[in-house]
Amino acid sequence: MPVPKRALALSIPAAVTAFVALLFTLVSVPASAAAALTVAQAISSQTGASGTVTGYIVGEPTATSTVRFSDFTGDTALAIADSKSETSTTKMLYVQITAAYRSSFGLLSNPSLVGKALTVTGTLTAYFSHAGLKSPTAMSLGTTATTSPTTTATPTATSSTDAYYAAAAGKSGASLKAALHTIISTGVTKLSYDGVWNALKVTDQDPSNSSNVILLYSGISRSKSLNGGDSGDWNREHVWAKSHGDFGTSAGPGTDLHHLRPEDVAVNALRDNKDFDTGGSAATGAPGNYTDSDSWEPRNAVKGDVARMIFYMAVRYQGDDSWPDLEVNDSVNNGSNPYLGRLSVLKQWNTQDPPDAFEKNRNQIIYSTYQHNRNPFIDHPEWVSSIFG
Ligand SMILES: [Ca+2]
Ligand SMILES: [Ca+2]
Repeated sequence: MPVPKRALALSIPAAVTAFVALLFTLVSVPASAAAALTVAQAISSQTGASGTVTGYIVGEPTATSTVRFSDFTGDTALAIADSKSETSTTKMLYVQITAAYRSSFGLLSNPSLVGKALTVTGTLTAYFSHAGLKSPTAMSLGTTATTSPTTTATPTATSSTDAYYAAAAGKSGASLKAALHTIISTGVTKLSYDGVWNALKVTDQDPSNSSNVILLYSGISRSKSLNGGDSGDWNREHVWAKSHGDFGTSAGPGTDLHHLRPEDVAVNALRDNKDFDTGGSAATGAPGNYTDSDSWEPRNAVKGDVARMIFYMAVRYQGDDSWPDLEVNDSVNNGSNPYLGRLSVLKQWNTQDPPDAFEKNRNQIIYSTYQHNRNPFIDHPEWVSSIFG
């Protein structure tokens, strides 16, 4: 049946609308429902973050560039690829099989698994000095994970965050700030103040000791179990001091993991609600930190981290919800006003201490596991000067 011209003309915008809606859906899907990574994506996302990958089992890696395709020798490692017939080890991901999974997934015990699809969740990091996935927390045959332990890791810290920031593309200044505000305020899960304890034990875990967290200012590695309010404990430091805007600890800015960090109880009290600036005398209990009556200077290794946390808060909280509009200014002695300084110093710290692996990893964990939003200034530190001059 011929389609009247007018009807055809109308159907095109409808198709475009549907396509845009589909794109929006793809971009805004929460991490918990994100699709698994391909092997190629996993190879280019060796960030140390957790991720879920689907690929075909092709063999057993025994060295950096050696994979056995038959006559398997053990149950401790798998090579997976996007193609069942892949023979190039550069296109494979090496998957560690820890004890719990060996009887089900090891190729010595299960040689017939070759060619089957595997979905695995674990840490995207080198194995056999080769692109890998270690410490699996879920493994299943097929293309869908049967368990979803804590997270899937899409997007990761580099190119795949482009989709997350798509609505900010090409923008600068106030329009960039507005676009980022919408992006990082959409689909957010808010934690309870009590929930922050356990989250910090994950986001701030010592990379060298999984029983400990790293304390922000002091840099000390301390047992996760010493969370509390006594001398020698660590507690929840609000890097944007909660009295600046007086937002308290109900679910909102007072529980936002992007600026909450473990710190020694006494050091936290010493920082108090001071603004950030250089100078003062050495801070007791926190080597490399300085303080005077109205300001705090963190150690060099976290100066940029502190700055990017403050810039995040200024963009995340714009007064369009039940919370104050937090802003950065160039003052100290801001008291209970919803301001935090000093802007000129924080901008300098952002430049001199660029994002490191620890900071990027916690941003990813907060995104994938807890709040489902990101700190844009960790992904794009150059946006600080675009927005804050
Ligand atoms: Ca740093
Ligand atoms: Ca603001």
